[in-house]
Amino acid sequence: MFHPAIRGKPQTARKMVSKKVENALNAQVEKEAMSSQVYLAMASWAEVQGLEGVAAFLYQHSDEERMHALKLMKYINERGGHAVVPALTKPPKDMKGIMDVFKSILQQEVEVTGEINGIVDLCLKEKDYTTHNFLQWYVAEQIEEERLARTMLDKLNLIGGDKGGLYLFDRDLLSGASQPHG
Ligand code: OFO
Repeated sequence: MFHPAIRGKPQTARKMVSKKVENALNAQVEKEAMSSQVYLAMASWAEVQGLEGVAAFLYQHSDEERMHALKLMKYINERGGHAVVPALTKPPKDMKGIMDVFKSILQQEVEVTGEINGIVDLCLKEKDYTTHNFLQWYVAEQIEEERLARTMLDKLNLIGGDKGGLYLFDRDLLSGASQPHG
């Protein structure tokens, strides 16, 4: 009896995702992993600025993006494809300011929503209803992520240049009032 790693895929293993869908899902793995990298860099920047709550929020968000990538990888492999671990580029180290951080987050999330919708559309064209169903979790998650980013930006707009307001915003994040969830 061979070790499973040596034996490779059983001959009977049937590929249940088309190459097109597999490639699109693998491309999304890269996007989610890249989001995780970007949020990690933002978290480090916030920590250096003394924004402990913002840093905690972003570290957690980075972990969640990694989980989004991992969930896709597991799904690709379960469906007879091969999930590929992507190479990642170095994200920017410095940010212009806290407002800029949350503007980029919103922009990033809007882009990810568009990408998820693109794969959902592809699944319908390919008649891959299983992957279509699997992706509904991501569709719901993106609504929540965009909502959260918009709420943060609204709060920061209200605060404007008020340092006391920023202190309270940061403290609220530290107490977990606005932590991401997914
Ligand atoms: Fe994975 O949801 Fe944000 O990017």
